[in-house]
Amino acid sequence: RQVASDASFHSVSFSESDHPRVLITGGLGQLGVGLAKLLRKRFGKNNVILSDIRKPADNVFYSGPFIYADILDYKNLREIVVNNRITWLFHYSALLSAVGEANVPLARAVNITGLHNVLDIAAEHNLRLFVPSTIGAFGPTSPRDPTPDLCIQRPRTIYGVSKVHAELMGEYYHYRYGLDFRCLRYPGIISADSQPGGGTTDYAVQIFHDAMKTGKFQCNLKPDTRLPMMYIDDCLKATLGVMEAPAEALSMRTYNISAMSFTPEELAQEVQKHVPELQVTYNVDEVRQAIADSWPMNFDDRNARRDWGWKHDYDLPELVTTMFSFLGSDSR
Ligand code: AKB
Repeated sequence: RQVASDASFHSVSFSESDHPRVLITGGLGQLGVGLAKLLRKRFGKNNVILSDIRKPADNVFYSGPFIYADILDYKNLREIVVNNRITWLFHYSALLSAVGEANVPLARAVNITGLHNVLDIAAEHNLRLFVPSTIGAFGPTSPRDPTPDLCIQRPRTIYGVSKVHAELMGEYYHYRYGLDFRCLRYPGIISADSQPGGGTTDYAVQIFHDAMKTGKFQCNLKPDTRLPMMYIDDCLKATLGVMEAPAEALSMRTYNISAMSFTPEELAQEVQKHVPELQVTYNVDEVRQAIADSWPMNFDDRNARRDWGWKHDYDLPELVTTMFSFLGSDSR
């Protein structure tokens, strides 16, 4: 196992006129399938390989290339990158905040050791590397309203610690070896056709499904817990945006991105405009509440807007209308 030397880094240059050859790790989570769809439209179906350690559903398997990739297996990952002439890597494998607290050793392995493998392979093969970070990379001593890009980051979850580590390691590899590392701090992401797994912001997805299915929703955060959130299409647009930005436009390598901020109470009121009979009760999960109370309430993303033209399309009313039109409530 080797890390690229300084010299080998600059010897192969990425040709912008060619379509990138893309690998997405952890591709069967909340974001990978949607990202693959967007990238395949842009770069061609066969230039985007989705990967995971789980078996994909038939529709995912037949919609474009899918491959088994275990980010903890360095040789397996390197073989995939070499054999498929990968030039861009989106590294989505990670355990989220709540599930990470329930299994710290696994979170440490996947989120930290896995990242080390990805960084070394990306450096060695001159890849452009995207790693998502999160509002969870901040903690109780960070300014919370709003939270700027550069401030104190002392998260109290293994998820947050691993994401600060990813930001710092990626930036270190960029300045030390020239790795083209790009990173966005995502808010809670809300999507209709994919589910998050084990996060603190998951309630904001679940409420739509429960409103449709049972008309009852039990929220695991307090009604006034304010967190930054974003519709999935905005998140994927930002991700492609920062990856396509010219390097000289990027004054930093890790950016906050923001669209809206709301509390469970405010979301429930907006959902009730579509499902008036929805009953919401609160049964607070102490682990999730403590995590949410240490996270940003509003995210300052002025640098992303200035440097590479980030702009969101969805505020709370559009988000809720779009979710219901996807989930089919308007045809009830
Ligand atoms: C989580 O809640 O853990 C994630 C996140 C905000 O990073 N959705």
